[in-house]
Amino acid sequence: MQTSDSIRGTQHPLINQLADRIEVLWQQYLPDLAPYSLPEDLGYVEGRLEGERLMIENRCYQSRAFRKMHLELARVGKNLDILHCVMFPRPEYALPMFGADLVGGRGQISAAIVDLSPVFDPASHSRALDQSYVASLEALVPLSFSQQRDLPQWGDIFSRFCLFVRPEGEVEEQRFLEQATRFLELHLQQSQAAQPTSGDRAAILAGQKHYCTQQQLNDKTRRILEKAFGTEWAERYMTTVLFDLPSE
Ligand code: BLA
Repeated sequence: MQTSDSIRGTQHPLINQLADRIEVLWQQYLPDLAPYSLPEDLGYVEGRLEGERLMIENRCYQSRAFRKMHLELARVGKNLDILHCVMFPRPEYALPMFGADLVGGRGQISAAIVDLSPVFDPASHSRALDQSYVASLEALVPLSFSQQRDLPQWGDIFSRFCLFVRPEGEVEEQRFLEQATRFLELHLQQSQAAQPTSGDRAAILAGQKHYCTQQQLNDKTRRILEKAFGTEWAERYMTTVLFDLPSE
């Protein structure tokens, strides 16, 4: 939902750049990109957090292989900027979850994370990345960051290729943008070649459900939403907008 109060382009430069990059790549690789409707009242939302205005702006699409491609931008007053992105494959496709989160305030990005997280691999019948993903990810030239960050306990859903850093300065910020772009391009190329499977739907859904359940344990996200909108609203938002599953 568009409003005159758009936060697009007003956030930390790395967030603006990654948001633009994601949408450009979606449009470039997915000729069948179509809108995806969120619950009506949740496209653009505003609340107050400790006297500051919290704004959340959602863009959502779908395509042949993706049930829901969600890009969310959020801003709390002038001090906290957030980008959140998750691509949910349709359960007929044995594809990993692309996820990215950027959290920053006062000129510094404190958390920058990107991953292609496994949900189900038909070849090994386990929560693993397909061999072609592993080969492509291993072929990427590693980029160095001065501050790696440790994943929280619920973060066992992420792959060994997950990048989680606190980028120092513009050089490392651009490195993160570069790596996130490579992950996304590789995923879009792989997913364009992917064919639907027939027998693995339940296992794929169970894998996606596990991913969502773990993400819902992120207290840092939940606390911000609870403080601004209340406990029930936060629960509804986390389970229907951020990390939902198809109804059956
Ligand atoms: C961390 N997420 C955070 C933090 C905040 C948010 C405030 C703490 C920043 C820090 O530790 O420096 C807040 N993130 C939000 C909010 C939204 C959001 C409010 O997306 C949305 C409204 N989170 C994701 C996705 C991933 C993710 C898709 O939404 C990964 C693919 C990861 N965020 C993630 C991780 C942390 C984090 C791993 C660190 C958590 C920790 O250290 O405990």
